[in-house]
Amino acid sequence: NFGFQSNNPILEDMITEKIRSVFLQTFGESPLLCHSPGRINLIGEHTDYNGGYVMPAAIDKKMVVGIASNDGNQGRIHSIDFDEDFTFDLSSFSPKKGHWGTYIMGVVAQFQQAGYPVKGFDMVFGGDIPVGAGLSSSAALECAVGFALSELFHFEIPQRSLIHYAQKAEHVFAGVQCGIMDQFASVMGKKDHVIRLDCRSLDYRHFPLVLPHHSILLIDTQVKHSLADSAYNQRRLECQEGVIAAQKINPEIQSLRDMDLGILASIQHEVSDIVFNRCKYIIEENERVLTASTLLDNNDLEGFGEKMYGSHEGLSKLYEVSCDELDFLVDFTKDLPYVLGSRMMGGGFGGCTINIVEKENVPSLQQEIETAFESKFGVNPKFYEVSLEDGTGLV
Ligand code: GAF
Repeated sequence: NFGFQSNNPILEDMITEKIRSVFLQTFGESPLLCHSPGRINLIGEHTDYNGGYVMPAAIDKKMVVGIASNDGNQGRIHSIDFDEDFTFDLSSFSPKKGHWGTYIMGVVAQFQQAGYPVKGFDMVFGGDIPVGAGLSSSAALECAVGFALSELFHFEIPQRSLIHYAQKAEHVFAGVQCGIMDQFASVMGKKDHVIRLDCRSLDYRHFPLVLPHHSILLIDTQVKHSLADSAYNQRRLECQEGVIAAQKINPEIQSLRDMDLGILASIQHEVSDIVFNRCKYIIEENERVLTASTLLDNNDLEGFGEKMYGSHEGLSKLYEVSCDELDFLVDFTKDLPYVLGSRMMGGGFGGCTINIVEKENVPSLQQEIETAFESKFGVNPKFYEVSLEDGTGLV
């Protein structure tokens, strides 16, 4: 990617300008330009596919797509970040595992299946969301592509449907059974707001979050352990096992969202220790998101930060989706009075931690962490101070 790291309109314009000029050079005309942001999540991890609650926000890192129609029956695409072309036939295509083209084809397939006649198009895309950092670059690409196609061909697809098609693209083409959080946050983000989302009903509220004295600092471990996708799908199945066991007691239970620790205790002998721990984490995390919302409502940032640490503890010990690098970063901040909260963010097994840090201490914290992390893991972590921004739209 471009490596831009701040909410700087000049740099953002550079991405757009680059896409415009590469498009002109490659396809000989000016494109329609759309964008969709990456996301953070303050609290509520792995709860989305369990019908629970999350608290994400769109950020100042985005995917930008330039698009125009062509006379043929092909999608002809150029990726700026990979410096690579990819062309596919709109009447016959299939997933190409591990290739960026898969996400684009996945969205086209969903549109076609829903009866939207996607015709030939040319596309150039690029952005500044670090890939593999857990900031949902793939969801941002899916949403940007979906929105761009919808605008280009005047499909007038409602936001909710766009979110669902993007999520389905990930399921069917990329093979990850993700929840709804990433695509929802990318499309529905609002400047200076977080989204409190009920992932079952999709009821949501934009909740203002302006922190005069604190920064939201992401610390990128720069690692992505390879088991991430398979372990993600595995966690889903383990949660499902817990639900099936509980349904024998109460058939009305649809998801872990409907369970409390009492019900879980009553099925403990029916399930493995692993399934028990997974369910315990999810039940507790849903509870934490609800309490954390109230704390945020009351401007109790310290209390909120404690919930973030609690979330990390559960993700690491019970849900087992953390890794040494993430645990190290969270532990490092625990006794620092100017860090209110820290936790791993996203699917896990690498990527970023999210931290709420007093603004004036950000530079010294970065320096300390850089030294300690480098000497332990031999890798330089990256730091992103993010702001909360609007969701998918025209540039
Ligand atoms: C990934 C998924 F795509 C989301 O749906 C969510 O489950 C997240 O991991 C964990 O909270 O980003």
